[in-house]
Amino acid sequence: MNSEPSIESIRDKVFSGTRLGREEGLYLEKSASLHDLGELANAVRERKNGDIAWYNVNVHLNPTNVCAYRCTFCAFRADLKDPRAYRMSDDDILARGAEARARGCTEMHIVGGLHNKAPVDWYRHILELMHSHYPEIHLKAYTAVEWDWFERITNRPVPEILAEFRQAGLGSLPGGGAEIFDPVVRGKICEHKADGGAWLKVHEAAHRLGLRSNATMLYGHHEGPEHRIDHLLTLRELQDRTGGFQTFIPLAFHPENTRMAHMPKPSSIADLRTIAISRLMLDNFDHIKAYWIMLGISTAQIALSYGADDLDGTVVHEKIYHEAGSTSPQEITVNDLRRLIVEAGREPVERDTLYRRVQRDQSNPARWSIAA
Ligand code: V47
Ligand code: SF4
Repeated sequence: MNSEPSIESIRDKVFSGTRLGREEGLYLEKSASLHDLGELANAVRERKNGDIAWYNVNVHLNPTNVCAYRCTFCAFRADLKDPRAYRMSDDDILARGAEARARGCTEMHIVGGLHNKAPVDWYRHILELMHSHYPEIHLKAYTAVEWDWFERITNRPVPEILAEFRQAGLGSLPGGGAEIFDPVVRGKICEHKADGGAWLKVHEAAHRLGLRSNATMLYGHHEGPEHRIDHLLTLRELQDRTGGFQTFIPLAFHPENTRMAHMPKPSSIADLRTIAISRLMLDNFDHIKAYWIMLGISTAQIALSYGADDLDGTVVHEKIYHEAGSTSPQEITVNDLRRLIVEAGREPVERDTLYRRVQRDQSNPARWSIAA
């Protein structure tokens, strides 16, 4: 007999490792206390990752802010003739690579706008340039929205473009652009870009080619509990089929300088609830990331006890959140990251993009290798 979910029935399921369903997800959203969410999510987090809190040493590259789309939540984009518009030159891009190497970065996170005048070859060229000069740096590049754009402007299928870019140095895909899959909500915030089906199609194609990827969810705007739970269940279903997702990153909407600037930013309570519910619903994801740039350092630290096991990295040169009012610092040192993690009662472990442990040369920390 099917009975209404309760926190006791959900607790029994979580502790016996039984998957939660949609009704249980909705119960967690609408009726569970923050305390109960934290207790349950922390149990899952410790089952999967023990006391480890992962971080990486990375740098961001946003090659252009010119974008053909006009997502209402975006403070980063610019029109072609906007005085803020930029498109990085090869020299600018190589300088970012040199900086990344000098800092001992293992990863470069590359995402940007869909430039109305730039051919797909330019996006591939960026990878070629970086990979040929700095082959040790993993290139986590282009959101599904960008891959879908490449398909639209070339009329070539995404799998073919992905395979070609992999030859050029592509290492994996970031999780951006997922926003909320529900078509009505999506229509209000990003009407014209890749819809939920197209986003999922790109990630499935990447996984089938052996490329790993991440997934995100943008919350705190027009969506409600049903939309968030359905978004998580859709990701869980794809992960059941491919196993290609590495980490899930809930992204809190930052309203400043956007066309939705009248809306409030989600509270820390909403952030922690979303992280915990994500951890509980996504039983087939190994990692949940508390992206400190988006959450702020204090909430990210607390999130390590609410289901999150990863803080992302040193970051450097982040633009998307800083344009939208993030007051987090532009970068954080490795020592500070490690100190924050230890203070939160966790064990800091440096990873590369694929969650392999990284070993640093004690006499020269910019030199690194993958631990055996
Ligand atoms: O796709 C844009 C979001 C994403 C705003 O894969 C905004 O490891 C809130 O996906 N307020 C890009 N969110 C960032 C992203 C990401 C970040 C860190 C790690 C990884 C990863 C991926 O940021 C966009 C969009 O969903 N976004 N503007 C804003 N005003
Ligand atoms: Fe363009 Fe991405 Fe901003 Fe949307 S979120 S306007 S696709 S840069």
